[in-house]
Amino acid sequence: MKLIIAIVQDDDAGNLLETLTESGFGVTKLATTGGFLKAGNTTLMIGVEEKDVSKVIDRIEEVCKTRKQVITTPSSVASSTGVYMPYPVEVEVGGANIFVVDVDKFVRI
Ligand code: 2BA
Repeated sequence: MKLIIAIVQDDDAGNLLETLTESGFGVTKLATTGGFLKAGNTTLMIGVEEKDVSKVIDRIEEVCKTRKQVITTPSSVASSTGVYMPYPVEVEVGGANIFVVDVDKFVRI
């Protein structure tokens, strides 16, 4: 058995949870925080048989595709008036970080 630990964006978590549970996989969702950005993300723990690992990774890839998004951010440099000007920036969102680890034992009581 393997444990897949997938760290995904909050925006993708709902759809991914739905897709995985509809496909019959057991999932546990944790609200987590990225150490670098200190922003919320979602970690899913999915215990699967080894033969299903690639199926789950395919589903994650389908749902968590990287895409561009325009966000408006306050400028880090104030204008001469001292007013912070918001400006649009294109950023990449989506994607996932996936760990697949061996499970020595799984017990359901
Ligand atoms: P990603 O590399 O896609 O990482 C997204 C989130 O996945 C991370 O959030 C963290 O929660 C988790 N993660 C990534 N690698 C991990 C690992 N080896 N072990 C455990 N968890 C892991 P953040 O830490 O907030 O990072 C958000 C994004 O900031 C990263 O996206 C990356 O693009 C950038 N980043 C992270 N650390 C960086 C650094 N030291 N220097 C420059 N950019 C960094």
